Parts: sequence; C-alpha cells; structure tokens
Amino acid sequence: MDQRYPPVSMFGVPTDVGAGTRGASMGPEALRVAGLGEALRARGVDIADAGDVPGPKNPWLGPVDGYRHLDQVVAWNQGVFETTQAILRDGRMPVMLGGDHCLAIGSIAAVAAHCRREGRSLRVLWLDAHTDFNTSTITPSGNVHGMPVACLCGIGPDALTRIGGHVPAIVPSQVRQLGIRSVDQDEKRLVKEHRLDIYDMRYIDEVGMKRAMEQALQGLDRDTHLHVSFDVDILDPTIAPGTGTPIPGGVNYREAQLIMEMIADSGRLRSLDIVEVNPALDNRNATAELAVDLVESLFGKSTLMRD
Ligand code: HAR
Ligand code: MN
Ligand code: MN
Ligand code: MN
Repeated sequence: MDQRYPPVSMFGVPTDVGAGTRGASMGPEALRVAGLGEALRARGVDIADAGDVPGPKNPWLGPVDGYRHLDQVVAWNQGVFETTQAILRDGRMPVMLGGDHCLAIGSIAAVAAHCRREGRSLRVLWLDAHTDFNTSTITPSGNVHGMPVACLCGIGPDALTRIGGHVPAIVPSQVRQLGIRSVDQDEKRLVKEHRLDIYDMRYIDEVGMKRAMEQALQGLDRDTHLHVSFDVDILDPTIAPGTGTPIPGGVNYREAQLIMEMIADSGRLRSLDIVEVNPALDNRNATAELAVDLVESLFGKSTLMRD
C-alpha cells in the first residue's frame, strides 16, 4: 500500500436538493461506474467504499425566504457531517462523492472540527467556476449550492452555519478559490468585502496555472490539513459537459492535470469532495471518467515521466 496517503474511505451523497437542475443525485454511481475505487486501489491506495449517506427526496419547490429546500439541505448535510467525522475519527481520509456542492458545508464543517480538536491548521482549496458565496438576500436562484462558502464562513441560516458546533466553521483567510469565472453582482461585492483569495480565470490566463497554483498553495506547513473541494464545473464544458451549471472558458485538460499534480506534490491532501457530476447531462459518462483520471493525478499519478 502507498504509504504517502492515509487510508481512504469514499462515500456517496446521492442528492441534488441544493441544485437548480436535477441529476447530480446520480453522481456517486457515475463516479463508481467510472472506476474511482479501482483506479486508486491500482495506485496502491488503501480505499474502502462506505456506501451512501441516506437523506430526503428532492421536493422540487421554489424558494422560501430565499432558500430552496432548506430543511432537506440541512438533513443531508447533517448526514455528511456525521459520516465525515466518523471517517476522520477512524484515522482515514474522507472522499465525498456528490451530489451538489451544498454538501461541502457538512464535509468541511467536520474537517474544520477535526482540525480544531487536533490543533492543526486547515487550508481549503475551492476548485470551481463559481465562488458559492451567495446569501438568502442576494441569491438569484435560492439554490443552496451557490451558498456553501458563505455558510462555512458563518453567513447563512443557523441550521447550516452551526452544523459543526463552532461558528464560523472556517474564516475566509483559510480559503483559496481557483478557476472562478461566474460570480453574481452582489456576490462579487460580498467576496471582496470578506477578502476571499480568488484566482480567477483572467488571472490564470495572465500568470499561468503553475504560478497561480504556487500562490494558492503558499504557506502550507507540515501540519496543514489540505481539503480540496472539486466542483467539476471548474473544467471547460467542452471536456466536462456533465454538470448542471456549465460556464465557458474553464480550465483545460493540461491545466487540470497540473492543478492535481501540484496538490499531490504538496503532500498535504487529507480530505476531498468531488461534486456536481450530473450524468443526465453527460456524454457517455465522460465527465465522471475525467474526474477519475484527475483524481488519480491527485493521488500521485504523474501523466508524464515523473513516476
Ligand atoms: N451563482 C449562481 C447561484 O447562486 C449559480 C451557482 C451555481 N453553483 C454551483 N456550484 N454550481 O458552484 O444561483
Ligand atoms: Mn487527523
Ligand atoms: Mn460549486
Ligand atoms: Mn460551480
């Protein structure tokens, strides 16, 4: 077994209650069918599949007080929180298979609580086309997958901000966001106000992915727990069409590989979300297969001559 990585437990969260398009609920099976477990096992990673977290069905209703399906979003996130916490307590690395991105509230709240208990610093690398920093008053949609970063930073409904017990679960200075190219008007004001560290596509075009990633990973030390929240819509829709809110101008295949390889090289990866894979919109599971390919690189598979 590969000693560079702690043993891994992946688990599915088959829901799209936080999304504006149905289908991300099928993401966990798509990632399994694409061979995620087998690919990591072949790399020498000790990986177990803990099955799926249960939760309520998607009632598919409009917003109430600025949120769609808040009760269901809370129920799913409580399940994610408990499962993530149990995996961390076992000394294993949680890999959450979403599901839409609202589920990162539960996973990151559990990771933050774990780091607080162990006195370790936490860095969150948010790979996404979107900043996901909306609130009930500024959201254009009411979809909670547009709000998880704000909730984790203490801005949101009590039922979500308090999931991990400590409010806020994290502070903006622990977060780096990469690949950003779609931010709503008021959301833009809010991320600036809270000084989020954002490496948007314009910045990546200008300085290059290598430099952007060096900056995003700057300041990690031996004790840092690195959480990667991988929203597949960071990828360009031409290579990753299977996602609910595709935005043109995303990262290409080589850039995506470099992101993953540089994270692997840091040696600090300790938890992971893979979210927003929507098989109903995909082309023969291409997006799930690409996600698996990239996660192999995240676990140290170099695509060129460095193995
Ligand atoms: N900003 C938009 C909204 O809040 C779209 C959010 C889409 N979010 C995701 N996750 N797909 O990043 O409605
Ligand atoms: Mn630990
Ligand atoms: Mn997202
Ligand atoms: Mn997104």
